[in-house]
Amino acid sequence: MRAPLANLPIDRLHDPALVRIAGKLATGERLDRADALSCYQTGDLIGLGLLADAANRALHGDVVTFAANQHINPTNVCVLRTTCKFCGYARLPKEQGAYRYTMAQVLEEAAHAADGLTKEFHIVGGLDMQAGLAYYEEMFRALKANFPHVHIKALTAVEIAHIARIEKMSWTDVLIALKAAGLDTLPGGGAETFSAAVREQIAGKKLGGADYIGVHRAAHQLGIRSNCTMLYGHVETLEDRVEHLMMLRDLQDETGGFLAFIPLAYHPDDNELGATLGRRGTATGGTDDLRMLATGRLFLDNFLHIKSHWIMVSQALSQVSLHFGVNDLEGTVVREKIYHAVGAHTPQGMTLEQVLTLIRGAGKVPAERDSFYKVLRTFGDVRPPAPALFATHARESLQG
Ligand code: V47
Ligand code: SF4
Repeated sequence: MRAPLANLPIDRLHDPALVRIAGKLATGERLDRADALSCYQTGDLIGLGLLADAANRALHGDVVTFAANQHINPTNVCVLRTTCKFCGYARLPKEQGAYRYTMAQVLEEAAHAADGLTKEFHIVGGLDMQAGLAYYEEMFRALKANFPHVHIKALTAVEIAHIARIEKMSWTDVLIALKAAGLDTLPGGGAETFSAAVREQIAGKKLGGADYIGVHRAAHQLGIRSNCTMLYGHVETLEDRVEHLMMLRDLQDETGGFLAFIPLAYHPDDNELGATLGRRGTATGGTDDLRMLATGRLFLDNFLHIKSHWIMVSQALSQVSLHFGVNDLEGTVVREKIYHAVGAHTPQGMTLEQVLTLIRGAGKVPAERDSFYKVLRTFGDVRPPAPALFATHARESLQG
């Protein structure tokens, strides 16, 4: 739970609902569902940002963290290919473009980590019948043997449940085996929006919200920490978003095992849902993206870290979000595939220099962290904003 916040800028708030929320923040009282809804609905976006920024600064000051990580997607073959309507990445086994890496290919892709900078592999893929427990055990053992210094954040709750189903094992036994092979933490993907009605519409056959929570609970009980996400900006209601946050907050109260919350902005290009909804380009708007991040910061009072996924919301929006409650950026990434299958126009990765420029441009202090959020090195004092540098960088990303 959050400590009471001092010096809140109450006189700068224009929405009485935000004044009510500020009163709770000042006494350390928890926000309830109605408060979360007010955050999503308020017309006073700047006021919301001021509150989220105050909550963030109380925890992290001016420091913004990032990890030097590399995404690896070992297979895009997925049994849910036709039922996850929002996904443009998955393929059926014989479909054009389907792939499954051999161990040699995984190691070849991972070779980028030989630069010594990469400290985390983020490994997720499809629900592939040919990629069972042995496939991932072999992969994690090989990665640890070749890159012992690199943390393995791998397999969403949905993938863990898939492996358990095909191996006829419990979630816990799968997690125990994978941990022994080198798994360190779980990423937060696969949450989508927990509401059963929404899932029915966008991902009918996917692991349900309660089971997503169940897999994360099982992981936390084994000492495996994890991230969590929410896919927003498709068919969900604001009430669905609030319910989703409530389920995450409840599990965090119970286990304390979540490291970070990452809202994921839905992208409508090149997927069935986008075509059905008749949308193209960016489905979410900048204000909605900021509301998602700021509300996450305020409502999830038992989370230390709110991460902005720059690949989906753009580097420019991510930079602004550093004043709306965000203290962490998805890292260097190297070669992102899932969002680039659905029309993301951002680059597939950023260099260390680019990440530093983005953070410094917001007037913040960049700090490289490890996968458990321990700061490894900070990059100097706060520098004055550098809009010119960022503009150059944004141009590059548009070309990318
Ligand atoms: O689960 C799929 C989402 C997720 C689309 O834990 C889409 O540190 C938008 O979970 N539009 C995978 N989103 C990515 C993910 C993630 C990313 C960065 C960091 C972490 C972490 C986790 O991508 C999927 C799904 O929710 N996704 N298709 C789409 N059309
Ligand atoms: Fe498969 Fe995940 Fe895509 Fe769904 S979102 S089709 S589970 S890869």
